[in-house]
Amino acid sequence: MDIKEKALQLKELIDEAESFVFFGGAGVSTESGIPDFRSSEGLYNDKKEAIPPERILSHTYFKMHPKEFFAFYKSKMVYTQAKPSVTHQALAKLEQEGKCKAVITQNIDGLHQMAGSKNVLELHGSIYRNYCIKCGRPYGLETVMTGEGAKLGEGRFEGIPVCNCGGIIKPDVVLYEESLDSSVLQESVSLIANTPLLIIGGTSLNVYPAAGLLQHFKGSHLVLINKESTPFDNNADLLIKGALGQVFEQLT
Ligand code: CNA
Repeated sequence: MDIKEKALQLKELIDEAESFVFFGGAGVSTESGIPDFRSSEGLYNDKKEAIPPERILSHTYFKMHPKEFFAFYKSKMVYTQAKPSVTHQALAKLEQEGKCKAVITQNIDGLHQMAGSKNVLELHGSIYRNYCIKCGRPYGLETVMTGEGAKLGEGRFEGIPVCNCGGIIKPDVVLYEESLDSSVLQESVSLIANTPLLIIGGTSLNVYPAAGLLQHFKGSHLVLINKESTPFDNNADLLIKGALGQVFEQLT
């Protein structure tokens, strides 16, 4: 069966189900020009990086080397020009039609909201929320990128966004060694436990606890769409090995 036929099979499942929940990862945004982590063109396979990205994106590294952290974060994790892809747009439309109950995402890029989705659970936070680690004052992305609204440090602190109180402004994204927001996690568990149809897309299902959410699914159809194999391929009732865009363009 080719990808178009499988997409039509998915369309039938969506038509039959009262609603569905979508659980996605970095692969949802590659067609918006944002690289993922683990595919061959992903950040983890960029041999030019002397320090592994998973180390740079850790809480310890942020604390010990904030200057290098922000240099990496701003150049590799933030894509201010990115626009929603066919997949983001289709999910927003399906929400408007009452079919997509929620999008649970591991992404931090805000593209689901930009496409118009309202019920988005961001397991790993968002580049658009930032706060001072000393006084808690919130800041937008602009301050982190350019210092506008506060300032960027100089000398040893060059490029680090600094609050007016002197504290470092930290992106509200979940770094390695940090825990997920418990209310977002609980709501995600509840959505997955109660949906009849779960569509998973663009995630290697390698990052925990996010990947562990699958164990809560009790519904009748699990659909898995990914370019590469995942450890959960055998759990899928419908497995579509291919590009999300090619699937979602058939769904609206
Ligand atoms: P990952 O481990 O990089 O896996 C992505 C998966 O998506 C891979 O298995 C790819 O084969 C697959 N994929 C890539 N493009 C497509 C496509 N067009 N269609 C179908 N499948 C595709 O990323 P995960 O999300 O699983 O890992 C979680 C990390 C990645 C989270 O902590 C994120 O914050 C982090 N991340 C987020 C972004 C973003 O916000 N856009 C970008 C890069 C990394």
